[in-house]
Amino acid sequence: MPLLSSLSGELDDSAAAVTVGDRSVSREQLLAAATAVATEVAGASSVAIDARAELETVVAVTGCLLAGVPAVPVPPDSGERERQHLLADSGAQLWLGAPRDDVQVPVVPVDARARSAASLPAVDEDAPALIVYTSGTTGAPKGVVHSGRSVAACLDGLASAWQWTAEDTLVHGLPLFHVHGLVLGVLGALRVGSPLVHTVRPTAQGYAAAPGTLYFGVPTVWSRMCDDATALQGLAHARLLVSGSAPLPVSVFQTLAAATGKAPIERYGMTETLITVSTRFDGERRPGWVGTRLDGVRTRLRAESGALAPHDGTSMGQLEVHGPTLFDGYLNAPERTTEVMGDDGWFATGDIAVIDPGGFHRIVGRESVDLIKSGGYRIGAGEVEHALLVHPTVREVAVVGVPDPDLGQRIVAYVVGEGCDEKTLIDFVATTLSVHKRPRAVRVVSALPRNEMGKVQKKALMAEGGSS
Ligand code: MCA
Ligand code: AMP
Repeated sequence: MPLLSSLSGELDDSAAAVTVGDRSVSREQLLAAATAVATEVAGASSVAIDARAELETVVAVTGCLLAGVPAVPVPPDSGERERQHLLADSGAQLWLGAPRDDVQVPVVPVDARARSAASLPAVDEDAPALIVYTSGTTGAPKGVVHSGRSVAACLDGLASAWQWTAEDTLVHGLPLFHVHGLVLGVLGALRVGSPLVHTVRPTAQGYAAAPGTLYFGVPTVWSRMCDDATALQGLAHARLLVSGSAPLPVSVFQTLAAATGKAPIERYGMTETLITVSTRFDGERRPGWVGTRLDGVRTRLRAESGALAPHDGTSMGQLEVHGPTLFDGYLNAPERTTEVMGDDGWFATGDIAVIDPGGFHRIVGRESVDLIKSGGYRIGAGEVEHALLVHPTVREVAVVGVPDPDLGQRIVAYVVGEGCDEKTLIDFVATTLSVHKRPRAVRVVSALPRNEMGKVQKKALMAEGGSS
C-alpha cells in the first residue's frame, strides 16, 4: 500500500487529525493544504523544509510526499555551516519555510489554510521520499535516503507490533527533523489514521496535559517524567508508553511501570534502518531489552573474529540487520554506503548486542566511542572536533560522550590551545553546527592523553569526564 494511501478518498473534516501546539487541521484540510504544496514543488529534484515544530512542517512534508519530491528536513536549530552543507549536499531546489538571509534557493511559503483539489499523479513508492541527515563518526552529516516503501514497511511493522490503530491518539513533542518525531511520530499517525497531538517540546507537563493513548519519548523525556509525580498521573489513559532512540535506563523503566501500571515498550532502530526491533503490545516487556524483530526483518550478530555469534543471550557481536525497512544508501557517498552495507544486503549497525534464544535483543553499547547519543540525538565526535578546530584559540581537541543521568551521554570537549574560553567555544559550536551539538563542558588541558601510536585515548577521557 502506498505510504500516504490513507490520505485520499472521502476524508473526515469534522475532527482534528493533526494538532501542533494550539493549532489543528482535519485530515481533509491537511490533504487540501498539502496538495497546494505538492503543486508548487512538483518536478523539483529535492526540497528543503525548515522543520520547525509547527503545523506547516507537517503540511510541507506531506505535500512533498504527495508530489513524489524528496523532502529534506532541516533542523531549525542548525547553524549556518551545517545548513549550507545540507542544502548543497542535497541539491535542494526550493526552501519551504520563512525566508532566511543565508538561503539562496527560491522560498515557497507554506500555508496550513491553503486549499487545493488538484489531482496529482501517482507516486513511485521505490523512488526517494525522504533524505534525513545524520552524523557519522567523522565528517559532515550524511543524507540517508529512504523510499516510501521502506517507510511504509517500518510503520506497518510497528502498527502490527503495537496494535496501533485509528482508535489511538498519539502524543509526542519530538523534533520533526529526525526519524523518531517525523517518520514514526507524524507519518506513522497519518498512515495508521490516528490523531496526532504534538506538544511542540517533549516536556512532562506537555505530555500530561494531552490526553492520548500512545506516547512517544526518548529516554531523557521519560526520565524527566519520572521526576514529576503530577505529570505521571496525567498518563492514566495511556495504552502504550514507547521509548526509543537511546537506551532506557532500567531504573526509569521500573519507575514508569510502577507509577503508571504500564511497563514501557522499547524499540530499537537507526536513521538508516528505521525501526527494526521492538517489544510487542501483547508480548513480554523486559527492562534493558528492546524486543524482537519487526515483520520482515532479520538480525544476526557478527563476533570480533568475523564469524557469526550464537543467539544464546550472552554472546556479544555487532548487530547486523536485513529487511524492507533499510535505506537506499547515503546521498552522494556510495563508498560510505559500501562500508556499512554488504553485497548480501545486510547492514552493519555499529551497535554491539546480544540476542537470546527467544529472539529478544539487548543493545550493549556502540562499537565506536565517536558516535555520541545525547538526549536521543546522534552526534559525531569528529564533526564537533572539526568545528572547534576552526576556532583560532584551539590547537588540539578531543570530543567524548560521558555518562549523564539525564541525557544518557553529555558532550565534553577536551582542548589544547591558548586563551580558550569555555563559553566562547560552546557558543561557537552552537552557531556553526546545531544548538544540540554544542558541548556541555569544555576542559582546557595541557596535552591530550595519547598512546604510543599518537592516537588520543578517548576511553581515558570518558572515564575522567564521567567521574567529574
Ligand atoms: C543545552 N542548553 C545549554 C547547553 N545545552 N545551554 C548552555 N550550554 C549548553 N551546552 C540549554 C538548552 O538550549 C535549553 O534551553 C536548556 O539548556 C535545556 O537543555 P537540554 O538539557 O538539552 O534540554 P532540552 O533542550 O529540553 O532537550 C532535551 C530533549 C532533546 C528535549 C530530550 O534532547 C530532544 O528533543 N531530544 C530528541 C532527539 C530525537 O528526537 N532523536 C531521535 C533521533 P532552553 O530551555 O532555553 O531552550 S532518530 C533515532 O534515534 C532512531 C531512528 C530511533 O531509534 O528513534
Ligand atoms: P539515529 O541514527 O539517531 O537514529 O541513532 C541510532 C542509534 O541510536 C542506534 O545505532 C543505537 O545506538 C541508538 N538506539 C536507538 N534506539 C535504541 C534503544 N532502544 N536502545 C539502545 N540504543 C538505541
